[in-house]
Amino acid sequence: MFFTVVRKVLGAIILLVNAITQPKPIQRDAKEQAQIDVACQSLSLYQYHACPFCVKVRRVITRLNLPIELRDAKEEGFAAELLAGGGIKKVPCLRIESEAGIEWMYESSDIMAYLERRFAETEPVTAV
Ligand SMILES: N[C@@H](CCC(=O)N[C@@H](CS)C(=O)NCC(=O)O)C(=O)O
Repeated sequence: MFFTVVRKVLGAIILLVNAITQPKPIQRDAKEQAQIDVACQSLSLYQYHACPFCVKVRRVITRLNLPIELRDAKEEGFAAELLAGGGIKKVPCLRIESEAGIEWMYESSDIMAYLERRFAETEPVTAV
């Protein structure tokens, strides 16, 4: 009971700080963003709203301006998918679909590094 309250309070603080300090999404030209939008259709993030590791990953997603579907792993259906596909009910987990098959990537640091490697290399558009 005590730990549940502490966890809820900490979760609320993390969400508040996150909301106040949201990163600014990078801007790309329309063609480049359209390609990224398509690439993101094969990605989905299993996550909890107030999990600090998930918040970190969502901040990178926001900054890199990636329309990745978020799946709340507290929902029974998504929790079952995560367990069946990835093998562990732990978040965050990035589901990556490709021609080679489906990869379930755990660990926030690995997910953030993957997103940076794959999507941060393009030059942002500068205003003229
Ligand atoms: N080292 C992991 C830690 C992830 C983690 O501990 N996630 C917790 C939620 S904050 C979790 O999924 N616990 C299992 C559960 O809630 O069922 C990471 O950085 O991604």
